Amino acid sequence: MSSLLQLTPIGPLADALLAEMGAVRLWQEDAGWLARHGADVELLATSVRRGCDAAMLSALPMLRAISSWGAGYDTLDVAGARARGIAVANTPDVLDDCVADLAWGLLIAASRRIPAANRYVQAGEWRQLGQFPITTKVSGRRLGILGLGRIGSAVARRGEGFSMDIRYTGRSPRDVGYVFEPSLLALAEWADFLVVACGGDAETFHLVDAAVLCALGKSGILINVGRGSVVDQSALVEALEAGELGGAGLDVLEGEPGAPEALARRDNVVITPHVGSATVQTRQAMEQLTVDNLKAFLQDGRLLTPVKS
Ligand code: 8YV
Repeated sequence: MSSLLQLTPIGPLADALLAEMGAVRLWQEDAGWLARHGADVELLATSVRRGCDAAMLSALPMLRAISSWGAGYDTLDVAGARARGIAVANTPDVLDDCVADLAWGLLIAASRRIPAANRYVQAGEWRQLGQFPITTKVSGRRLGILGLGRIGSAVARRGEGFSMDIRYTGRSPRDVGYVFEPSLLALAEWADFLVVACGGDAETFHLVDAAVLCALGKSGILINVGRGSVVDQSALVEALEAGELGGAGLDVLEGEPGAPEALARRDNVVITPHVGSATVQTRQAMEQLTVDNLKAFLQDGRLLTPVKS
């Protein structure tokens, strides 16, 4: 059996299965373990939270494969691994539905102000003040998607059920029935709702900037289930404070964990603490896939879901 190192706790299922495979748990070893045994490690289990950077790669000179829990791989040195012929897997597909469900939850919550309406009832204001202010319609309106990958496509499919007019932007047009809009700015100008569903890297950093937010406009709503780094958060705060943007629903933030007061206290902003994939069913599937990738690699040298980029 190849020597398997686990960098971080992943979840009860994965942790138990990796233990059965004989994984060494780095967080339970002493500080010198890596220097003493790094050269024996051939397989690595990690997560998008813990990542695997260039320093870790150099501590593991015989590494052949990395299996990482999570669809994102922004915390993994994928280029460095590839340069050494190390195979890298993530856990895509199995979380698409849950992340898309949450994107729609945020979209409806921000548009119909569900959290603020709930607070209104909890504070007894319904009885004292009467009707809650009217809000903005969702169904039949314009949905723009930044990044029509697996999650973006799942968001779009749900949009069809809400009779939305759907357009998207990204690196290139896809063979789908939605209109491709090459310019994000033009997409934002057109859209009532802009859903960010792309990953976070140098190419997507601050793609949603002040100009895009302003184009989305006073009644526009921004949803982000991709990565916090895609949205210029200071520009978002400024746009909301100036009344230039209608609202936002965010599952990911710059500098997370935690949200700045300027966003957290606003009635037209709904924030969830990065829980897109956080359901029992999806997290189990992600954990299982993390382990299955390693088993497949051990069996025939191929990962089930290699990172595609
Ligand atoms: C996790 C994610 O919820 O898979 C990813 O890339 O962002 C999510 O599934 C997240 O990593 C929680 O910290």
